[in-house]
Amino acid sequence: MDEERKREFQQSVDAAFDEEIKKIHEQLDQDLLIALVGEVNAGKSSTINKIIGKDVAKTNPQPGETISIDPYNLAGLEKIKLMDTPGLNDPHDENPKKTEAFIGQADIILFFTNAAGTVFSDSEKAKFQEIAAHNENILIVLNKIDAAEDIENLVEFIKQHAGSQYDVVPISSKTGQNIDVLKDRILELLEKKGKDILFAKSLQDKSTTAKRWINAAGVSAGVIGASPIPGSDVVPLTALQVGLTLKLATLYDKPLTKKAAKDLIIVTATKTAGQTAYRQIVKFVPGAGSIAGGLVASSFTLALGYGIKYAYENNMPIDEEIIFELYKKYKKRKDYKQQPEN
Ligand SMILES: Nc1nc2c(ncn2[C@@H]2O[C@H](COP(=O)(O)OP(=O)(O)OP(=O)(O)O)[C@@H](O)[C@H]2O)c(=O)[nH]1
Ligand SMILES: [Mg+2]
Repeated sequence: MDEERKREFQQSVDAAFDEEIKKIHEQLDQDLLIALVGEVNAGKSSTINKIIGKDVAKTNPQPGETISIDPYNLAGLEKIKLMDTPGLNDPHDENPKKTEAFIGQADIILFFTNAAGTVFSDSEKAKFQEIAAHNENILIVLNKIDAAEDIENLVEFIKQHAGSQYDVVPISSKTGQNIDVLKDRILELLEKKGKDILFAKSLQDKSTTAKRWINAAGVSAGVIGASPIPGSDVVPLTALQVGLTLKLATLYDKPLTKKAAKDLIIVTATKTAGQTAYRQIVKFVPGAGSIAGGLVASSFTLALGYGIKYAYENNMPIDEEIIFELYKKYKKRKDYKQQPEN
């Protein structure tokens, strides 16, 4: 890289760092409300206990145990509020009203139906539609699958009646089956709203989230790199890479200074550029194949992400050699849309 391009590159990393760290802090400062609603006895309180991993919410075989809207937190993450609510068909008329008034504020609604009872009954369907009219961010939870048969058909049945745009997650809050799948679905929904970092930090399995972020960044980088406009790639690419680097540091609770982030991206990019004439191939040779540009940008982004992930998971310093080796490996893929092998 010549001096002028190096300077341009450093400036874009600087600007991206400030911008991306601001976005992350904004996300971390917001409350996250997850409301669990559904008919009495469907297992809402039990599911809270399973998600948190501790018996914090009271459960009871008798319907109508929960009578107020109670927030529960994940350990150390006070901004995440799992809101337990009274059953929607609670005979004490006041209770469902409280829940309905609350629906609009939730980031995500987990709508419960009981696999061991009348699944998605007419009254449940009516409640569901009422809720969906106020808040579309719903995951349908089919609970008590340990006590029911033919779960696949039940899921199909719910989808037919609720609408295929809603995900149905079959779980058992008694045995814990699929609780991890439920957490994953919650995360996917939050990702679409740009509010996923906080919840991702609460999960024991950070690797799955990290992989998803890295692979998505790899594809986005490929799209930027493949764009045929000369010089159009530097700023958005560095923003993407800085954003990914900071998100991973936040996920794994590793402090990352501006200088460290900058050095990491500049050193590894320069090394990669030395080998492949990164910038030249990507944009500065007229007629350079856009497939090649996409592949270079995507491979570098993936290598950076997986190199960081490896270091964080193994409590090691981030190793530029590893990033470079990964880069060479990913570059052998046929095109940037292909998922990398690890
Ligand atoms: N077999 C089985 N039983 C469950 C499951 N989840 C909850 N239960 C039982 O169902 C009963 C009701 O569970 P809760 O968690 O209190 O249900 P809820 O939806 O909070 O009920 P309300 O607060 O009354 O609206 C309890 O006896 C639980 O032990 C499950 O996955 N399988
Ligand atoms: Mg309850």
